[in-house]
Amino acid sequence: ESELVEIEDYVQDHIDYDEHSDLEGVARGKNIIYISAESVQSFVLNRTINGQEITPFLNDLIEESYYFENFYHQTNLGKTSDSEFLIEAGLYPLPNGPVFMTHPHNEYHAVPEIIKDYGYYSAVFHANNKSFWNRDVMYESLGYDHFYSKRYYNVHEDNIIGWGLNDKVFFEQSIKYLQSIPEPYYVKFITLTNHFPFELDEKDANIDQYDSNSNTLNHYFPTVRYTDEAIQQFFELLKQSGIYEDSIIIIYGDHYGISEYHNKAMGQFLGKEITPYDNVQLQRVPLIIHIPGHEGKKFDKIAGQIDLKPTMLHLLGMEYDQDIRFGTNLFSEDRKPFVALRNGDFITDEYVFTENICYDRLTGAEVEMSNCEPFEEQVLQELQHSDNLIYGDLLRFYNFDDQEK
Ligand code: GP9
Ligand code: MN
Repeated sequence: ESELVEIEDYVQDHIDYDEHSDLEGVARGKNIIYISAESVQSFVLNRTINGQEITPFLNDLIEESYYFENFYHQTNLGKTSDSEFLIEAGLYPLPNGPVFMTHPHNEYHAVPEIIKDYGYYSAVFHANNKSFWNRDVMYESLGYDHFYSKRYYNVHEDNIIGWGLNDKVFFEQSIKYLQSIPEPYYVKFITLTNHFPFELDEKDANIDQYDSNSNTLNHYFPTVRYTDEAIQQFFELLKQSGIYEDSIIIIYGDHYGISEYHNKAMGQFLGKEITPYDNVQLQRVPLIIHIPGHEGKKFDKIAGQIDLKPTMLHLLGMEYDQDIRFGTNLFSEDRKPFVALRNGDFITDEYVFTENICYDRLTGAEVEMSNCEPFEEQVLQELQHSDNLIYGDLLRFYNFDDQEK
């Protein structure tokens, strides 16, 4: 418990900022719809292949949404499940294994649990076996009311692509469930078609493959496009069913799709040699917060998946004077000065640190290590605090009820 006190002090000194903004409470009473976009990285947005836009729908959507162009995934071995953990629990995934598998019975005080007290119903939609990543067990700990897993979907060989039910049919078949749950709700849709190794029949492909020495990268673009089209169709379904107007829709990339093994091909595609700096910058995934009726705004500030919990609670107007979490609300001016990746790499407003080299964030030029040094220790300390919280299941001892406004 003394360890918890130390962590509380750290959070108070370094994380808890005055988090007010014009958007505070804007989501209150509305439905929250998260879409986890499998393996979608930011570099595909507003880019073309043979003159064809890769993500035409998302490209249009970001013009009428809050779009964060420097948003990094912070996942590790737990892949999709790590991204879920970051977003719901506001803690870092573990260094050595998927926290969904290793610590599913901890106390987390995650978003679905918090918002239950405010009358929100929560559910996850994902057409995979419920035990994959131990989701069925972990979702209970996170406070989810229901998990619409594979057995809720009509899956047969004609509507499977790659790993399972294709994204278009997934959304189509989900609408009836969405219409049946009590409002307001907080739900998450986890897409699947754009999963490694990015298989897609020619009849389903609406843009060209790339041509390089990497089949993985070559196949990536048509499946990204497929997910883009599926999300577009989902928006249409939401509008047709009258859900759209009362909802806030948040789309985020869960983690990279193209690993650094494909850097030669990636370099060919991007027209530059991929340096360690570029490797970090390729960990950016889209974050699109779409609030119907709001004008679009592009943010270039640095952000990470860990910031989504406080951001969500801020939009819902459910902020805490105190909470144990390691992110800061993305709409506040006063924010933590770095984004930590799980391997200890980090990004600040001015610098990118990786492989013991400090780079200028905007130019990618190597700069003096002394520029990055002031952040190095705090990044490691923060990751360690998060790990210790999980290893010791320390949130058991934290009295959240006293903290709520
Ligand atoms: C599996 C889906 C994809 O259910 O979440 O898993 P991933 O390999 O990306 O973690
Ligand atoms: Mn994934």
